[in-house]
Amino acid sequence: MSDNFVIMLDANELKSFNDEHSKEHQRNWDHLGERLLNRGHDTEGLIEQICAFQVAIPSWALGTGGTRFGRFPSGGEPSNLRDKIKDVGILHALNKSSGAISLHIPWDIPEDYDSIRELAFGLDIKFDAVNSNTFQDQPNSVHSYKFGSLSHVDTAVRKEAIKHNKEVIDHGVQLGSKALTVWLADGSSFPGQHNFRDAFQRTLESLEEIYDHLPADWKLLVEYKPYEPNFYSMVIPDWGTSHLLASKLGDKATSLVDLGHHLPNTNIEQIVALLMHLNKLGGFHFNDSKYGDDDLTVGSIKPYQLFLIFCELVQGMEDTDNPELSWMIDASHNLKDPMEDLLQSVESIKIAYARALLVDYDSLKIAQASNDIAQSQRILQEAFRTDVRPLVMESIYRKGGALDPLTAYRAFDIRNQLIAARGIDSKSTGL
Ligand code: RM4
Ligand code: MN
Ligand code: MN
Repeated sequence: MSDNFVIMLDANELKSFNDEHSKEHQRNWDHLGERLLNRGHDTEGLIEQICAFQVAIPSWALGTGGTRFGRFPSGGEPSNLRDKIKDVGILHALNKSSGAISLHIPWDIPEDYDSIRELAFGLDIKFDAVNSNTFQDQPNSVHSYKFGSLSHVDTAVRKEAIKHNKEVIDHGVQLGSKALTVWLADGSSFPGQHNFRDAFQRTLESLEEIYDHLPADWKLLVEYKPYEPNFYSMVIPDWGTSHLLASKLGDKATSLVDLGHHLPNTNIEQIVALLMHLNKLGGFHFNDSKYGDDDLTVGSIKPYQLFLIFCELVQGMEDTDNPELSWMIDASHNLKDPMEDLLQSVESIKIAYARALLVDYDSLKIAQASNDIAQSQRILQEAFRTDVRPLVMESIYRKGGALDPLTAYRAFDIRNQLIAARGIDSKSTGL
């Protein structure tokens, strides 16, 4: 596939596509813009904030995912890191909000740092958190992670897992990444299999070694998950355990919230609020779910919850000293074209963010102070029920993206171009 592909998309096709759609957009934006101004909003300020918002695309989500029952690839998948970066380049050219990629190692080992960096930076793409993988055995590995990694009873296995995490940091340093995300599959599937206290202690000590390897300006993001692949206990099952580890490790360690890593009906927005209050929220994995870690398109199942989470994020960013967050998608696309799915996810995230920016938090505080529940609800829902799509679209347009990225993706027939360039059987590395 030629490197010109993205440039072609940028210059000519995009302009004529936008010309075709600009009249209708202008009408919608005029209408909403006026409403927002009448309600006292600084529309230019809102556009600026939305324009600045970037969500990292996970390198493992550009191919078709699957379940243990099957996988149905859509063709033209990026089979190496360069092609994955080019795919993110296409997304970013369309929506102007996907200017970062999060690598999973060893699924994506950067072999030639200079040329990888050059390709990414040329497409305006940065490297967000790098992810280690100690949940799968690699072809040449001497030790097995079958019974755990950082918590393993055998020192040699733990050493191997620690070494891997340090190597991931080293790769990230070469690319300009500033964070390591650790997600552990460690746990037990049967009562009695684990000594909980010992497993926790071993995990903490392993993480301490990894933490010591972090450069001064790096973060360690500790991700939690209640179950899967282990079904009786996970070594880091919840935000409390993640926070405990992060607190013991030190300032550079924070918690990472993956939306799908909660038991049904957990109040995630409250977790977000408290972690930010403690200045210990480091990153986010966006996805949506009905029952478990379903990894579905962001905003496809529970858009109100997503909005409420963003309300806490917006307030937290304003009122606390919480460090800058790493925003990442972590989804698996089993049925849809992965690129379309990612465009929809990023759009949902921006819609939730834009709505959260519209909330009148001062009035909300007043209503809360007088226990005016009905008014509190009305304030939140006033923002949630505003159709902010023209605002999001205007921010994309101003940055030179497409007026409706998904429609543009289809109009340019990108999937078929990718299939023509890479072949129908081209497979992506990942799960
Ligand atoms: C896990 C978790 C991690 C992701 C792996 C592939 O469930 O969400 O963040 O790296 O899946
Ligand atoms: Mn995750
Ligand atoms: Mn997950």
